[in-house]
Amino acid sequence: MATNHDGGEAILEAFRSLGVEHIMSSPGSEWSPVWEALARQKTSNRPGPDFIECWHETLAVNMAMGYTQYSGKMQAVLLHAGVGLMQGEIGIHTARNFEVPMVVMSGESITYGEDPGVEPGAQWYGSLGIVGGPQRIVEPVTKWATQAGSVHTLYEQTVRAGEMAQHIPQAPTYLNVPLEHMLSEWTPPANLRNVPPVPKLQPLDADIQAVADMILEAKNPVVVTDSVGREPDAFRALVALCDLMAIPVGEGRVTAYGNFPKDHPMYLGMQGAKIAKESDCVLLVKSRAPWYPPSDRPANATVIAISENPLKGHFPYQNLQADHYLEGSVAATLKALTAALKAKGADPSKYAERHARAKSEHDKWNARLRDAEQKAKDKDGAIDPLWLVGAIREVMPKDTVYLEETIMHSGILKEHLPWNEPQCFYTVGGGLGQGTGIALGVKMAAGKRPVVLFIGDGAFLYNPITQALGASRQHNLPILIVICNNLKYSAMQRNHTEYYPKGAAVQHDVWHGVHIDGPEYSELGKPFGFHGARVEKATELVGVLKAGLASIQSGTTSILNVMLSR
Ligand SMILES: Cc1ncc(C[n+]2csc(CCOP(=O)(O)OP(=O)(O)O)c2C)c(N)n1
Ligand SMILES: [Mg+2]
Repeated sequence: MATNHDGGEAILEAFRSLGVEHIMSSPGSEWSPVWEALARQKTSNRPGPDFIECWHETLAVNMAMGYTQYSGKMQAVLLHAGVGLMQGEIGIHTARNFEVPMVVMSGESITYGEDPGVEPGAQWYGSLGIVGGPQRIVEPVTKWATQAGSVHTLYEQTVRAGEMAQHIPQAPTYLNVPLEHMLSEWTPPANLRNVPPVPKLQPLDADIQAVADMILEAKNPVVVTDSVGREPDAFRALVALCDLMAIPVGEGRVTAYGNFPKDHPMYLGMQGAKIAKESDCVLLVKSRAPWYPPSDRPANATVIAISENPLKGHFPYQNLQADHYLEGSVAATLKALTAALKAKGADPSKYAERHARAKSEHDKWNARLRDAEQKAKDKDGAIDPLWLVGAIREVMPKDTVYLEETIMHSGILKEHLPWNEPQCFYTVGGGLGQGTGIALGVKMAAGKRPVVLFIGDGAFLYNPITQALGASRQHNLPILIVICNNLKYSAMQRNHTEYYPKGAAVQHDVWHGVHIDGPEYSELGKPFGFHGARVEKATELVGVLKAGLASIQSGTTSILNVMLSR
């Protein structure tokens, strides 16, 4: 099947084979061949990915990440040369930390105008080249990074990059595509294939049986998790296991997703490390850093790590102190454990006492939360963050998706925000400046569901705001941005105080790297026609949140500048 198509078509064909829905991109001169292929795709009415234009590379990577975190479906990211790649790198690093697959590409020239048959553009010779190729820049934060060998390998190398990104451990992969390859004629292979889904692997039955016995023998088994909720199937499988055996669930400071129904009697909030200390059998279900300091393991417990990828090679240090591993699909493992336990005679009626104990803890936890929110409501002066979550509880619909890029408020948000289903909560981490993009990517995948991003005033200023608001408008992605404004980088002040409790800064109230003299954030959406409001009084908060909700429900992003007391 000879055609006149070139390497640009090879890349687009590979994306079609991979089932990529969106190409998230910030433009660069190397991408004309792909744009040509996209134009042909459109004019010939062929199905295939669309092109999501972003005004900033961090945003493009972040949107791909958010979309994949919500939907589970990998996307592609096209950046420019080494320079665009460097701007996108913080997002790639974050995707690596969160084990989110994506295929990232950028280009270079390998002939620099010396080949009389190719005119790549003088910029490649003049300023864009990177010694050793742009892949060197992202090697430490990707699973695999290389240069495409030729136009003849380009289709398969793109497919392979996409497959590798999705197989365990999931991570971004990177392909440097020389412009010369993309401009060369490409003959598609005879057998274009649809890439098969990643097969789910699961532990051997003997290992499942052994762990089931340990759980049966334990007096006080507990679950500690931070990421099981990434997969709705695993979320529900964990609920089924905990229902069967009356196993309480706690989370910790690195909680990345909504992992368990907050209204479930076995849910004990952010008390993962605490309940582990009192347990004789700890199931670490997708838990990458359950206790701190890392060696501070529960003294009397058997520790069982359940994960697709328990030993996270992308972290320089980790110390799970696991006594046993169940490695493979977490949803499949949890279902297999539940089935094995049932077969061994487990029945909720046998654990009624344990259930009652955990339920009583859960009720106390829940009452504590509500009580704190209501007390905060009545405080005079600026708004207490506890009342912010109380008001959110009153206003936001049940299907709201929450994200947070905050520091000092992160614990309160994770503990208090209401959700009972999977795909309701996402933490942004790995370096400030990515919350808006990830929220837009989540919104793109979540359809009509309201999406709310809580973001610190400091964190907000690290984001490409103009670009994110532009993407929100251009791609019709209304989100509610709630700025948790304490007028400072409060975390910096806390750290400084911990390092120098009696230092000059504390004694004389002289701070560096703390105060933020920011603009009126609620007005930043004006050029885009967006809604905005500043709120200072607790009594006005509910009304302002309702206005923000009405705005996103009518299709317009809203920025609420919430002045907090701390
Ligand atoms: C890219 C990046 N630069 C700098 C930091 C260091 N940093 C961590 S927390 C923080 C303060 C964030 O301020 P804000 O969002 O207002 O949260 P607050 O500390 O007030 O809770 C800073 C600057 C970082 N994490 N990432
Ligand atoms: Mg702040």
